[in-house]
Amino acid sequence: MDPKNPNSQTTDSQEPVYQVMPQSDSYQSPQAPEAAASAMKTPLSAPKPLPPQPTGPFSGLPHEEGPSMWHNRRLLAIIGGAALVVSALVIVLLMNPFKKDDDQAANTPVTKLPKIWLQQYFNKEVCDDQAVCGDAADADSDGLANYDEFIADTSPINRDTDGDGLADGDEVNIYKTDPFLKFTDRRDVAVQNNFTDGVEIKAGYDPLTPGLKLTDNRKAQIAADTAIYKLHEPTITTLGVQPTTPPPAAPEAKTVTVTIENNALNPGSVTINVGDSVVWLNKDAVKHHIASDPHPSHTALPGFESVDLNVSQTYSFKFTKAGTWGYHDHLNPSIKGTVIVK
Ligand SMILES: [Ca+2]
Ligand SMILES: [Ca+2]
Ligand SMILES: [Ca+2]
Ligand SMILES: [Ca+2]
Repeated sequence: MDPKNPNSQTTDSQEPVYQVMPQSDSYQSPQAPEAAASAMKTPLSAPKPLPPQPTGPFSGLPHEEGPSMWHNRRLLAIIGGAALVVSALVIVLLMNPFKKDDDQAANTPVTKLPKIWLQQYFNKEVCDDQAVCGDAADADSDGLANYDEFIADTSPINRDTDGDGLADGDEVNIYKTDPFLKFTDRRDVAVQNNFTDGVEIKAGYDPLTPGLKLTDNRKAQIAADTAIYKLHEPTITTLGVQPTTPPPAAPEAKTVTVTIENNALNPGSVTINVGDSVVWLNKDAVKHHIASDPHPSHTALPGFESVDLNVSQTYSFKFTKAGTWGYHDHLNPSIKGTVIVK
């Protein structure tokens, strides 16, 4: 309103008046009085975005779009950078170092055994051989896995931790006695007479019911659990029982061939088991006749005698009687051989 006061409110209708009536040297523009005042107050300050100062119909456009474009570019740069960082993170996460760690973690069985326990018995805090120090391994073959030994407080490298003649695993799984107590029957009489768990079981007494014999129920339970878990040493030796594994099958009967060539036996002596057979093969043009000693009665081993063998003919005899059997060629008694049957 007041032409002498640039800070006063103006109206569009008054603009032409201001443009032709400058009031002082400090007067810059009636449209930017505040900017002018600001510039005067901080002449050395860094330029900062100012309101547009239109001097023409299009003069303000670059000043309006410049900062906006710069802002957009900065925004684009930030977004692009963020995308790059995210991409890099994804790539890194998918790359081998972490994957290898994951694989290693997956390949490393989870152990429930404390490091101090592993150190005590296997001299290592981290088990590197699951067949020896793994939770499920039975390092001392006493029927008790390592982790179960840890629970039972027994030694994983001593089959009979309490020295009562019963394997740790057999005490836990079969006899239900204390594998850490030589006398589960805690009476003085048991201790004084060295009635260990093994001694009591062998004598038919039950260490769980001091002074009493094994009941039928207990015998049935022990028999059932023995069938499941099997006995281990030293239990087998202590109780004088046979291992539950069946005896090895009798070896299969075999046949040994003896050739007769150039009037000689090859081999001249054979060793076989009862039930095995020997086959004589004549490779000579002349006839041979295998027969039991002595010559000429052939009575040492009745039935052990061939017919005359022509070339390429054979004679087979099954030896069912242990002994050392001499024989000869009935047609040439100087040809002698021996069959040792065990
Ligand atoms: Ca064991
Ligand atoms: Ca043990
Ligand atoms: Ca024991
Ligand atoms: Ca015991």
